[in-house]
Amino acid sequence: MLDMRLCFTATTVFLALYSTVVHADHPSRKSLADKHAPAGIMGDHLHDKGEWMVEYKYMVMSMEDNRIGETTISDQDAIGPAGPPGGIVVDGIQTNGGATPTQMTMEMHMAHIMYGASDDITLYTMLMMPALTMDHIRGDGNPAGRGGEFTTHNSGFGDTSLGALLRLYSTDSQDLLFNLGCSVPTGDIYRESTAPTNGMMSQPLPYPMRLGSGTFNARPGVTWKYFRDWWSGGVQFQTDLPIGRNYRGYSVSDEFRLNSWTSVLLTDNWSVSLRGEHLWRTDYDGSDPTADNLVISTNVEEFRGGYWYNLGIGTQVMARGHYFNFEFVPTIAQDLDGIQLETDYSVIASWSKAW
Ligand SMILES: [Cu+2]
Repeated sequence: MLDMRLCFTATTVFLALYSTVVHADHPSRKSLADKHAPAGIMGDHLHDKGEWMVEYKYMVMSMEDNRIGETTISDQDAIGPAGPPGGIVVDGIQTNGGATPTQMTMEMHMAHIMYGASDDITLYTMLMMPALTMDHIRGDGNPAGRGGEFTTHNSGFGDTSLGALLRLYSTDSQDLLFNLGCSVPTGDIYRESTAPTNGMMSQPLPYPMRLGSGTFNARPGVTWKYFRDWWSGGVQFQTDLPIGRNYRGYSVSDEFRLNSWTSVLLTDNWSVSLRGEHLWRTDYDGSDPTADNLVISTNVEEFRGGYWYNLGIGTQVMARGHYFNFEFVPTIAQDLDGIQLETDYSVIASWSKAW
């Protein structure tokens, strides 16, 4: 499995190198259906001076079942055997005494605006509206008793990303861009819920149910795209790096994404794409003093990191100036720190228009 992933990345990087040697110059080649990268990629293209683009993008990620490292475990194993103190010990940390998560749906509505400040610099901003839903089963340490199910929900504004895409190098058939990006902590990171204890007490929502990071994040990235007669491809390295700690005393994961993709034109206005994504996240730094490890695994800073490999199967359609981008993204490998919910798949769809 690892060999297959490395092979896919190596192949797409090789195609990129090859295309720089034998490239087909075609003046309008960058304006066909594969002009944007697959839907899961951002910051991959520039706009001409004075050109605007608006985009609405929707993403839904489905997570079900707990996993320790690379091994899926049952919900009953995740809340541990009956009797005090409740919960299980993972990596030396006692957790899930109050409840275990069993599944999560993460939806994200995104409003994206791009503007060509010059032919070499495109400015952008993106407003995020997450909607998070997590299902649980109560554990032995819960005052409401073992075994009951409950759901928590949170939605609102997330963090806002903004930045500039800078052209480092271009020919008629390729672009090398630097993303000078950041995010601003507009998303709420502290809300409480009485659902876990069936109304007996109010507790803060754990880390993955919070809307923002609470920190300013640096988000530098580099993208290289290349175009051939009937296909194109790209490689992108994109980061998300929290700066310092937020007012609750912690910082979210450093995130690193290495993507490579190939798009094939079926017609000038319709393309299909295949993308491979390596995603690494570190554990959280610091600690929110109200995030009690014993209560639930989603409170544990050491249980936030890991490695994921996602495959993106997509299509892009241009029709009368409207651009539609769709991707189905199954997670085909993951190695999680501690115990966490495993990711099954994401679906990403967007509409955009430039003028
Ligand atoms: Cu754009």
